[in-house]
Amino acid sequence: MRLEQHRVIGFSQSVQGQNNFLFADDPGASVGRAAILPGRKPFAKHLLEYSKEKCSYAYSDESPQLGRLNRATTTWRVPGAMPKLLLITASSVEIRRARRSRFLNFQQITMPYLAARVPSDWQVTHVDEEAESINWTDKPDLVGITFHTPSAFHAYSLASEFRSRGVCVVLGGPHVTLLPEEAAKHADVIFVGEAEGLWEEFLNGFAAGNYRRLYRHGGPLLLASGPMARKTLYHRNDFTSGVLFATRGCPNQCAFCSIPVMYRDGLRKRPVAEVAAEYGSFPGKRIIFWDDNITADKQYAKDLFRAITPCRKWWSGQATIQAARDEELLEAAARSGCKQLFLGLESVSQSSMEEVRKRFNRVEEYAHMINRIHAHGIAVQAGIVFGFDHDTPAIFKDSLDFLEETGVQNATFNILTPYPGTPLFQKLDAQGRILTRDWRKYNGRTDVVFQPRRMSVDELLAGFQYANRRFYSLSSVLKRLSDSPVQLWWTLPLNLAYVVSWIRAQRGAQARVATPESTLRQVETLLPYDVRTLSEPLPREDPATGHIRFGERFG
Ligand code: B12
Ligand code: SF4
Repeated sequence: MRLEQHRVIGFSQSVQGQNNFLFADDPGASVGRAAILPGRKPFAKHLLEYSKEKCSYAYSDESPQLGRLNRATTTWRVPGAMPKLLLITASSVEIRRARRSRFLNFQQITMPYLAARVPSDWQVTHVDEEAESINWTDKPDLVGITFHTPSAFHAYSLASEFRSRGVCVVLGGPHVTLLPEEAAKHADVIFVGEAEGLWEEFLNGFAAGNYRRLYRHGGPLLLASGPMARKTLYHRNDFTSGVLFATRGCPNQCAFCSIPVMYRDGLRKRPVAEVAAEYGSFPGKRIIFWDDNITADKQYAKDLFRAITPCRKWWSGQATIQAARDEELLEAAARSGCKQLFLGLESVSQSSMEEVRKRFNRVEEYAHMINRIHAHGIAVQAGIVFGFDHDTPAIFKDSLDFLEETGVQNATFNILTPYPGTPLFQKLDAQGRILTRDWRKYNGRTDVVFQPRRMSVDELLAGFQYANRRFYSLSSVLKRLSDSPVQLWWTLPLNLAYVVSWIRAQRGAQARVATPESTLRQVETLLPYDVRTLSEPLPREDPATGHIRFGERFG
């Protein structure tokens, strides 16, 4: 509480008939922190002295409503007023810059899903920073922020800005779960791991002025009977009709992956009927399953695919190559409308797969498995990672040759990134090979954050650029798609869109190198983080809308 901000907002009669003053940092708020000073003038020292006094009711000067003071925590609330909750899907300036150059920018479920669990007497808004900016003139009672590791510093600056305005901030999501001690320094409340049940408990507690600093589930969490995510809170235009998840977690333990560390209870499944009902509830045809491994339990996957078949929609999802070993599974997937599987192939080097505990990926089987998937009319998007300890500079050309020979329709290339909390991070840290803890660089696209074993940092970056450039060159697009003309009606336009995206990104990068702003950013990277954030753009008012934006320049 910043004492100088407090104002007298009302008074009440104590038992002895004496006036009691009520102080709050924002008289207009429906929920706020307040202090009582019985029958005295409002001096700061008294505020401290009497902050937990007896009075439980107060009349506000500015509102005729009766305010109720919770004695234990000095939180007050106007009965009947809806508390305002602002949910933010945080995305750093760097990530936004990278993603806005893309044609497709997929929705994230987290905040629309958490919103569905908010008690009905709350007013909820969602700002998805990849689609819109925060309106700093609004004053919520509570802010919840979700973020990935590369957006962590940005999320902390948002939190700090809200907290300096007296707003309570709660943080959750992958990075908070992986590094709770760090996140706790920037928040009033943190959620470690999954939030179902605890989130509702916290919100009710907050409204009553009684909540904890840390929420963490004690035992395994089941996913039955949950509400559907709130559709009106999706704000991105991504050409999809709906996103949902059927399962959570993964039974595998790949050393570079955050999932086994985030969701320690392994694989959990929603009841098939509930998933099918949500799938059918989307009005359009194109759906994405955001499961980490939708075919992890093959019998469950077959049941699910059969249940959604009558909806006659198209879907894509993430799976491992193991899915292709089961003909019946592929058959059920294709019948249900599966148009593309994102496969975590990761590498065409078997030694690399052994090294990161993904030995169920048998490189010698890849081509055959991809053919089987194609034979069912399903396109393949390959997830490829460069920079494993067994990777030499030859890996880039080998990978691209393979992808072109097998006619893979799409690919996502990533620079190996040791996310905190993973076994990979621990190994590289123990070997002294972590080059930076600037989380902004942990995005798998723009920076190498560790010392590779068999190539230099520059070789890894250059190889990553080469892979993107070659895969989305016109000659590669034509070769790949003519070798496997599966789903050509949409994979061809999409590939061409990526060709344009890549060219635009390159032009953008060149343009950035030439501007004073980009030069400043280059210089900034040499400074320690704390110094650097000081030179981040300050919140500024958008002349067009009057909104104050944080971390962006105008004009
Ligand atoms: C959809 C998705 C995307 C989408 C949208 C992401 C976005 N922010 O806009 C796309 C494809 C764009 C994407 C991109 C990236 N992603 Co992604 N993505 C996912 C995926 C598959 C699903 C997310 C989701 O909707 N989950 C469902 C919800 C319900 O689960 P949840 O978020 O865990 O939330 C639960 C709890 O964590 C908690 N919770 C979460 N947040 C909060 C906040 C509050 C206030 C509270 C109370 C609780 C709470 O409550 C929820 C219910 O229990 C996850 C994997 C996963 N399972 O989460 C990876 C994942 C989150 N992505 C990851 C990564 C690395 C990235 C990229 C960096 C990849 C890249 N190289 O470009 C980018 C970064 C983009 C960005 N904006 O920051 C990693 C994150 C690792 C990390 N340490 O941060 C994950 C975990 C995948 C992995 N295998 O490691 N991603
Ligand atoms: S990389 Fe894929 S298969 Fe491995 S643990 Fe992560 S989600 Fe599971």
